[in-house]
Amino acid sequence: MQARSLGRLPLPTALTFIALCAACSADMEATNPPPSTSATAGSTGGADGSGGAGGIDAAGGSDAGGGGMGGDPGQGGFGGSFDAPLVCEGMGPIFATHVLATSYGPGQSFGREAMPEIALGPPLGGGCCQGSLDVVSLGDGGLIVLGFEGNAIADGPGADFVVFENAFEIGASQALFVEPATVEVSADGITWAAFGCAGAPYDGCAGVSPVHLDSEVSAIDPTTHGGDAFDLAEVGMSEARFVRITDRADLGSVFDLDAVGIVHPVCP
Ligand SMILES: [Ca+2]
Ligand SMILES: [Ca+2]
Repeated sequence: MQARSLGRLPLPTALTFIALCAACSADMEATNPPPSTSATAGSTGGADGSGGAGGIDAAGGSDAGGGGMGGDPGQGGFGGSFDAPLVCEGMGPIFATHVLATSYGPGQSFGREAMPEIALGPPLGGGCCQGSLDVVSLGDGGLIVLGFEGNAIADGPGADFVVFENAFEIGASQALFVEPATVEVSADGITWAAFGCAGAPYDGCAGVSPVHLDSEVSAIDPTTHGGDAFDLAEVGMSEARFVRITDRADLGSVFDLDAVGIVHPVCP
């Protein structure tokens, strides 16, 4: 999070509420964010596929993570195969099980020491009016790629997966503290399809809706659990295995990822 641009809020109002969010405060204290500890140099495609986000940290969530780094500059991401592919051995957890790549941008200052666990499993949402602290900040233009052991995201009726950030409503005004990011999906980790994400009201972006879910569940209900829901049909895909989230430095404050969960899981 950063204070310099605050989504839908007039800046004076937004600054008033910065104090409500400890994560925001922590980020504001970081005047010299740590350099990226790139394991593999490579051009990382941004949301528009233009690349150039800097190095990528190999960040396997388990022994199955990492591998296959380097990417295809034309497509972005972590192109190539995984050292140990995500194998389907029965229906797996519905929340992300692996962080497959990260590339932190300037201003990253929260949650990195707790990676990858802090980005995996269910969200610890703070409800309508406060943001979760169980998050990792991506920094300006930063990105993260997540995978799901045992499951793919299937295109079912309506929303198919949900990205949980730490957006929240500000008091009675119900104005939203938003931190937009572009969301992309891929079936192979090489070719990506992006959901459109533009400025206010930020339709199609992640980092917009408060998170009400704060525990493990066997199924995600996008209508009650909060977060930002996405429908594979919107990008013409029937199935996806990977989710890439890229902070939109042009749209304001820095995206903080809590969790990603599948509404319509399928064992591919
Ligand atoms: Ca769908
Ligand atoms: Ca989390």
